Amino acid sequence: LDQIFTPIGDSLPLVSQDLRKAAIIGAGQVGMACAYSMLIQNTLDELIITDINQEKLEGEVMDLVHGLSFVEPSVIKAGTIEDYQDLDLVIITAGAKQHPGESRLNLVQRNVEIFKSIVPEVVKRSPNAILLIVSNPVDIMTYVSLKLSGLPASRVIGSGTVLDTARFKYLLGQKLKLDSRNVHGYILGEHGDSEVALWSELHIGGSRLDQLIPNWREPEVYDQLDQVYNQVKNAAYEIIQRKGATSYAIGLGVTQIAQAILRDQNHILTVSSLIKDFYGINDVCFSIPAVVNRQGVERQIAIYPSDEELAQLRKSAQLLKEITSGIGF
Ligand code: 6V0
Repeated sequence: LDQIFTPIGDSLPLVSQDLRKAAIIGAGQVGMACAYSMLIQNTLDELIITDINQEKLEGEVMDLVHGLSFVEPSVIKAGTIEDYQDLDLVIITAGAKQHPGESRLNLVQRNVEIFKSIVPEVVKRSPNAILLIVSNPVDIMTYVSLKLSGLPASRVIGSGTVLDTARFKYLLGQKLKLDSRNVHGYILGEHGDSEVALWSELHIGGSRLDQLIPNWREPEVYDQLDQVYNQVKNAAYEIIQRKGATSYAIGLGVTQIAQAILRDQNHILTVSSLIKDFYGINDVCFSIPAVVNRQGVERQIAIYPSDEELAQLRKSAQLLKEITSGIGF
């Protein structure tokens, strides 16, 4: 088919220094939802996707690239470990997922073994990349990746409670008949059963919950709020029970984190990162609001939990610490 072109001489180098190049490791439901969401939001210039299941990987990538003429141009490739060169961002979604009724924490041993085979290979080939961990239990896997990679803490990020925070905003928005973007609230701590709703810092529009509803701690109001928290906490169980996996919302959440990094947005997100001296909590990865930009997690923001919320956060940290030390990290 080359005869339809007329050569015009030596071509100029096409590679710009500013190419946004990323990899997704794990072409499962979550990995592909991330890829699709990033593709339609023009998040990347080049995306390498890898998986140990070569046939499935090829099928997924064929399906995705056939849509390239509908979106902004980018390069998407099915790759192997050898393609992990010059990456800005590596998103890890590989590994075991929850069966119906199974806790995220149950996945830990299987996924640690998988990460031992992935993380050192990535860092060897792309020492400047930021790692974005999505596989569960995400806080443990973030801590494990930090230790396996030897990277600075700012460059190892977990998707943490970004998804839970989005669920919280959506469900509260539904209850209050408001756009979820006008509900400013956070779910913090573990992405899992010990996560914490930060009611004392919830803002609707510009006002705090205790200004809008001074009696919110009284049982008849609090029970309604607690219902929302429980729906958030149990959302994955409910979805997995019905369709076997969660994927669309986490794909959108990962895209938001990727854009905060690659577009240097200084976006405050409830990502999971290494906690240092947060109300005496140290050396554990979980979510508190943090500024995400081209450096990774650059700063964590001061927050003012109530005594009860702080006790819950301490419990969440303790639980995660016990698991990480139990697996030798
Ligand atoms: P899935 O659809 O089973 O996909 C997992 C993929 O990983 C499969 O295609 C495997 O072949 C692949 N894989 C396994 N081992 C390797 C390896 N060594 N190298 C490369 N690929 C490998 O699972 P799904 O995509 O639904 O979930 C992936 C992970 O994301 C699970 O651990 C989930 O629990 C987790 N989630 C995390 C969320 C979050 O908010 N952080 C949300 C949803 C799911």
